[in-house]
Amino acid sequence: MINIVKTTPYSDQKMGTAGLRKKTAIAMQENYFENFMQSIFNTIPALDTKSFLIGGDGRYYNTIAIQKIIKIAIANGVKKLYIGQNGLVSTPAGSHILLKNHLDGGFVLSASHNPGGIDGDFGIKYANASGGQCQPDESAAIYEQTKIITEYKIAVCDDIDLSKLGTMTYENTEIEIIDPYQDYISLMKTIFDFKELKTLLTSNFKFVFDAMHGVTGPYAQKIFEDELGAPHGSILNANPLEDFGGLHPDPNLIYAKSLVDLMYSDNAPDFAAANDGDGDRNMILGNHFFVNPSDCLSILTDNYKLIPAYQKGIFGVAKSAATSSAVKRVAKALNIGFYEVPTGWKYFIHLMDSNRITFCGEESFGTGASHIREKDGIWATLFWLSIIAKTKKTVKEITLEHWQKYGRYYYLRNDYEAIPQDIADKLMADLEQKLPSLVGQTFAGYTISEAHPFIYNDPVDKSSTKNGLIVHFKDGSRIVYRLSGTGTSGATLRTYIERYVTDKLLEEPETMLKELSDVSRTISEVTKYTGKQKPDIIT
Ligand code: VG1
Ligand code: CO
Repeated sequence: MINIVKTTPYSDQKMGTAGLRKKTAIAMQENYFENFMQSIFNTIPALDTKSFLIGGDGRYYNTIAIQKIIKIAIANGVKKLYIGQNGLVSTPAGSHILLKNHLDGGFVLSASHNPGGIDGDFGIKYANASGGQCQPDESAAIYEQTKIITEYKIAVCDDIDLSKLGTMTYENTEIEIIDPYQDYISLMKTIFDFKELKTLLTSNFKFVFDAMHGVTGPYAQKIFEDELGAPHGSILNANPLEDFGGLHPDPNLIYAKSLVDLMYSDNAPDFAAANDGDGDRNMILGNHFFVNPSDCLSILTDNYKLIPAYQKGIFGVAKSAATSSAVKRVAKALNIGFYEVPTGWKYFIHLMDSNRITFCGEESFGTGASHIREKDGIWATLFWLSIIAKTKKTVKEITLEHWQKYGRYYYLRNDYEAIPQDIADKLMADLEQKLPSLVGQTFAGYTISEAHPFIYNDPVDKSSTKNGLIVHFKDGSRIVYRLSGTGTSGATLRTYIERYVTDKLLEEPETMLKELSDVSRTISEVTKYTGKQKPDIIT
C-alpha cells in the first residue's frame, strides 16, 4: 500500500559543498528527511526506469533513514535499489558501484568527517549517474522542490532486512542487498600491484591504519589484513560505530590525535594512514613525519609511473583553488594539464569524464583519481605503500626528496568557527569590495601583486562558479578566503595560507607562516568582525 502524506516545506534544505548536512536532531524532525528525499525524486523523470544505490557510513540514524528512502523509492515507483549490506557503503566504494552497474544515482548517508550521534551531525550525499555528487544546477532544482513540497509518497510495509544478501521485490521495485566490499577490492587490484604490496606488508615494515570507527574499517581489514597480509590488529578503530566511539572522525593532526601520538612516539610504526567517517579523506604519516595533503597530491602525481594502472601515462591533474600550488609545479615538469576548481569534489567530475585529468586533490585531506568520481582514502593509502614498496624509501625521505626537487610550499589552514552567518557574509562582502585597493600594498614585507575572487569556468558545461577570494603576493605566497559549506552551526571562515621556499625545507609551518597568518588577519579584519584573536582550528 502507498500512503500519500501531506507535509509542509522546511526552508533550510539547501545542499552545501557535499550534500545536505544537518545536526542529527534537525534531520530527525517530522517529515524532514522524507521531504528531502521526495524533493530529489520530484526532479528525476521516469523513475520506473531508474536504479539507485543506498548506503551510508554507519552513523546514528543511518538505518532508520535508509528504511525511509526504501519506502519512498518504492512508493515513487523506482525500478531498482542496490543497498549495501547492513546499510554500509563507503563514499568511494559507492561511486564505483554506481559506475560499474550504470546506476542513475546514489545516496550515501554521511556527514563525512563531522561527528555522529544524536548530538552530532547527519547528512546525505546525492550522486547522479556520473558516479559523483550532483552538479550545482541539480542541487538548485532540488532546493526549489524542497521549498514548495506539499506531499510525499511512502510505502506502508515492514522494514527491509538489510543484513542478508539477496534480491526481493516490493510493488514494482526490485531491491538487492549487495556486498559493499568485494567490487571495490577488485577495483583496487586492477590499479595496484597487490603481490608487491603483500611483500611489503608481510616484511618487517610496520603499518597501521586508523578507520576512526567509520565505514572503512571492514574495507581496510579485508584489503590490508586479509589480502595483503598485514598482521591482525593493524587496523585501529576498525568497527563502524554509530557515534564513532565519541570521536570526531576527521583524519587530521587534531582529531586523529592518538594516531599522531603513536607516530611521534619511540615505537612509531613506519607508516600510518587514517580515513574519515565515509572513507573519502585520508591522512598519511611516516615515523615522526606528517604529509600535508597538498604535498600528498603533488607527490602521488610525480610518482604516477610506479603504479601499474598509470604506467602508460596520465592525463592532467587538478586541485581546488584553496589547495597549495605544489602540484602545479609537478604538472609543469611532467608537461601534463593543470586545472584549478572550486572547493568540492563535484567540480572534478567533468574534467575526469572528458579525459582532461587523471588525478585530483584538495587540501582537506582528499586525494583521488578517475577510477571513480569521489576522493578515495584507501586508494591514497595503497598508492603511498606502492611508492614505498618500489623505492624502499621512508615517507620522510620520499617527501624530502620531492621538496628538494620542486621546492616546498609551507601551508596552513586557519578556521574561525561558529561565526554568526550574517557577520561572516558581511566580512566576505566587505573583503571582496576592498580587494582592488589592496594591490600594491605591503604587509610585514609581503607585497600584494593580485587580489580577486576565484571564478571557475567549467570547460565542459561552460558554467561559471565563484568560490572564495584569493590574494597573491609578489614572492608567490597566497592567501585564500572562503566560507565553509559543510558546517552545521553558524559559519566557518577558512583562511588558507601558503608560502613557497627552496631552502629551509624542514621547518615548522607555524614558524614559516607566522607573519603571513598575521597578515591574513590584518587583511580580513577577522578580529574586528568576530572578536576572535586567533583561529579556532589550525590544520
Ligand atoms: C570541506 C572541505 C572540502 C571537501 C568537503 C567535503 O568543505 O573543505 O575540500 O570537499 O568538506 O568533504 P567546506 O565547504 O566545509 O570547506 V567530505 O570528506 O564531506 O566529503
Ligand atoms: Co568524507
